[in-house]
Amino acid sequence: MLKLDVVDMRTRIKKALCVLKAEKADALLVWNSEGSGQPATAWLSGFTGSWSILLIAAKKQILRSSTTRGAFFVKGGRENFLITDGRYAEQSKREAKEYEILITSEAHPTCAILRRLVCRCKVTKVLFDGTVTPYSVVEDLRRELPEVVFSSQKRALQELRIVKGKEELGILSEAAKIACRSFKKLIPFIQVGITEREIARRLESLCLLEGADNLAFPIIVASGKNGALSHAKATDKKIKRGELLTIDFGVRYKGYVSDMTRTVAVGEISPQLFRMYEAVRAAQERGCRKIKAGMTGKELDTVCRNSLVRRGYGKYFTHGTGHGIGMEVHELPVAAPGNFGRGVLPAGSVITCEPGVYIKGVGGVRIEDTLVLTKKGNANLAARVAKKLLILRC
Ligand SMILES: [Mn+2]
Repeated sequence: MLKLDVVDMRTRIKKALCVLKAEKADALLVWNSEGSGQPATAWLSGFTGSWSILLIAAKKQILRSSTTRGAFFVKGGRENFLITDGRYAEQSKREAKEYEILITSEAHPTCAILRRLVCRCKVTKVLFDGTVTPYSVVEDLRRELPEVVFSSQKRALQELRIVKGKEELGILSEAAKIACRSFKKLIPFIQVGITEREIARRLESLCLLEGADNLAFPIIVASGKNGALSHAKATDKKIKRGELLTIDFGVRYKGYVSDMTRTVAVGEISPQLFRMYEAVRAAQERGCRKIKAGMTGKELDTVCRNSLVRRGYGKYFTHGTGHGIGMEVHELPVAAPGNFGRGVLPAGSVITCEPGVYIKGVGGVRIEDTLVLTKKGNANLAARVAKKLLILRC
């Protein structure tokens, strides 16, 4: 996780406070259940431990004298609180500089701490993200704090992260570079007779050697007919001459991820497969040329979808064109048909462009780049790996 300076962290907290204002709430609750891996806590505080609760309160006037009797209150009048347990007493202090740290113990259980904070900051309405907060937690809180209204906003925490800051774009670009280098080094390794799983393993180790902290998700390697399954897992199937081979992978780097897909030909392929490939390439390249901030996710999807429809592959394009990406592989915004894609894509958002064609019994093609949207167009983070069909001589 990148060390942000205090100004950047305050900007993020301010964004959260704007959401509170819009929802007429007093405080934002970010519940990071043990092992949930939700990234909002790290994004809003810098804290990377496995269990914590953030409470960001909007009210400025904090009663310091009468409500600081508890041993766990540090004086200072902060409005940002981080509750965690003894394991993280040191780490939380080091990482979450903008927060007052409160450590749970037998004498100071979570609910008692929350009650004191709510009281101290005069909180009457708490906003939480219904998509990442466990139902049982909300039930408990409503029972323990009956005087407080708990209000859910779906994906509120993801919405905060749609527009990326400069430092985030720098890491995303670095992650994409690691992926591009790894993919290029993988190419000479691919040959007839090796298995999909062997290719996935080699690519994984190349990613780590090139500087990735980890993979972002299990690598998809789909050859021949397996390519018709858009999210196939790498199997023990051997690569054969004349097949298309789709590789979809991403790296994790400093808390952020990359995502790219390329389809290559293993030796000469049939005219039918080549037509399929060229149709997807045309659609994907059209997307990359046309996509810019200000479009809706649906409009973005239509750019690629219409191109495939015109070539007769419309019914074989069975998923949305793209998804936002950042600390998670699938974030907002969404580029898809229908209601999912109704949101306008802002400048500074990062989204994949990944049309595909999947034909049962024949095979599949997908090409995916990650694009940073600007008012005039976009910057392609995966531009280092070409999209003209690569025919492996093996
Ligand atoms: Mn993707």
